[in-house]
Amino acid sequence: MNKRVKDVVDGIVSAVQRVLDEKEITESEYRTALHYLMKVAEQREIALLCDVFFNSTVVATKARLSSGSTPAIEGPYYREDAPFVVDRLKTYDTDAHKPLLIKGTVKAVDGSVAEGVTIDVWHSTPDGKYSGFHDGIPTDFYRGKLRVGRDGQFSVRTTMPVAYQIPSDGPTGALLETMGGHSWRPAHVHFKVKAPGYETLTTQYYFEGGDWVGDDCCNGVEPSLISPEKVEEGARVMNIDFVIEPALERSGANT
Ligand code: MBD
Ligand code: FE
Repeated sequence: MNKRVKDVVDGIVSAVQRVLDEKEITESEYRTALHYLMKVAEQREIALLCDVFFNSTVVATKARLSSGSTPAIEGPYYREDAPFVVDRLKTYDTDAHKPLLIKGTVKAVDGSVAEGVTIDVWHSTPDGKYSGFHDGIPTDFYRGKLRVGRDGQFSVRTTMPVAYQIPSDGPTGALLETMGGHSWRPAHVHFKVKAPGYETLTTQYYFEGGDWVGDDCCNGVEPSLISPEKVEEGARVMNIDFVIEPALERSGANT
């Protein structure tokens, strides 16, 4: 018997039961929903569907409890096995791809520099795909792990991602469209900042002036995550000062 599981599942079940009752859901609507969910599973979109609707809520809870940088949704395209990189992510070398320089610092909330900090960086190709998930892109492209120096600084070059349309031909995109919405996310770069003894910071940053920054289908944009428009030597610059907090004491929540 796991009390946490019982508590959470009881809560989900009664929330769903309340909606079924309030909306007077018919048996045929119920069957339609089941068929839909089976399609979501068959097309491997369970994580995508849940991220679209629920990840931002979990992140908001985390933000409320955190004293570090603003967290953001992880999304479905993180890969633990990304390679360490020194100063550049592997990308396709095409002139049409605009250069991006990401640099900044990582500090602890007390202003000190943590030891052993790594930053996972990942973003889409210039045509809106993620390596390791979409076909045809080597898995070590457009993603990598950075080691942060003893001075707390980091910097990495890559290319600009573009506004990203979550797969619109699958069941998740179809549902968003049926609801009169859209399936676009603003161009973004994902980060996961890790250090021994600190809470892992998962976040993403957006570009000031970019399409969909004000209307993200995943509801993942916070004002503090929008990187101001800035260009240095022909490259768009994303300047970020991450703040990480010491590992939180856990209640029994994870047992
Ligand atoms: C993404 O690239 C993403 O970051 C999220 C949160 C959801 C779908 C696709
Ligand atoms: Fe993403």
